[in-house]
Amino acid sequence: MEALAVAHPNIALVKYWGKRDSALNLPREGSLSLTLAGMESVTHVAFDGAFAADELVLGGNPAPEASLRKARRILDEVRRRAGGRLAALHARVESRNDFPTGAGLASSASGFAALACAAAGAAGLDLSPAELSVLARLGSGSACRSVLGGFVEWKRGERADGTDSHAIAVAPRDHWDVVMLVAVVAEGPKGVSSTEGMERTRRTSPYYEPFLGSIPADLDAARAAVVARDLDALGVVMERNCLRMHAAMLAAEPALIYLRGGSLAVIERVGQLRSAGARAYFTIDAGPNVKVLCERAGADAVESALAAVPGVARVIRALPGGGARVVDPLA
Ligand code: 2P0
Repeated sequence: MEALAVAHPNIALVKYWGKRDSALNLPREGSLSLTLAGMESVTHVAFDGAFAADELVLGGNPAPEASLRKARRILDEVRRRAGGRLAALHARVESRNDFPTGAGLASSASGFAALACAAAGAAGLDLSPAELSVLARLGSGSACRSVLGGFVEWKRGERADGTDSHAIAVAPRDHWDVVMLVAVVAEGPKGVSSTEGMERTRRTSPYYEPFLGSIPADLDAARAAVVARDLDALGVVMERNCLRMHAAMLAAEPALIYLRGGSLAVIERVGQLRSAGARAYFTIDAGPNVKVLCERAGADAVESALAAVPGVARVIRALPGGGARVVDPLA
């Protein structure tokens, strides 16, 4: 019983940073994202009576215990749903990313979405997209969005069991010819994980509640801007939402400073480009790299300008991508 699945990272345009239930990764508020093509996690899952314990191998190396614990939440749910002989089998999971892991490029999102898809496939479960999204969410909140392609909203949901907290499609990947340019400022893992950073922000930041309070209006505005393909309206919302999240992080104790000098230099450059007539807007996650959204028509000029910013190692160009899917290992 084995399956191979592929999933892509997603970048939040309205952020998820705060949980109402940390065991189930239920968010305090909804979020909205774009799934990216051109970067992927490929994950293989096998259930077998010969395995003595669950095992998770990331990029050829044994995964940290915290990642294995998250993976087990997905595996346990798959075993519970499948029942029968599979309920007693351990799994071996092997996952690879073709982009930097742990640098705010949402590798946990694509990794756990691919894991949920491969584990369900290996167990022979026929899950709806919503059920698959709930399964991926157990590994990492943001992973529930990578189950779907294009523009995606993660509904906060109301139920305590989380069955209504999952991704829904806002617009398909071919709805809008946008490009996400990732200005890589630093590669390598970040100091404080998102799980821990969110919890620290909740416990200690005086700006946590005001940030969360601003999200419902941002979500409505961002969703409408995506549907209308209004880049300037979307850009205003994505930048303010990102900066408010970082303000809440910076005000935590100890402070969560994910931004680097190079991140600020890119922000400044994006502002200059807009003053010169370009249409480009930034967002930054729990890491130093800056993602810049623009339309395909103006992307070349923005890409060369970002690549020339001191502190930017390289620029990755990503188009809207598809959702998580099982693939044929021999194809
Ligand atoms: C997001 N991030 O919406 C936000 C913005 C990072 C900054 O979702 O604890 O790795 O596993 O649910 O999903 C990162 O959080 O955290 C994240 P867990 P996750 O993309």
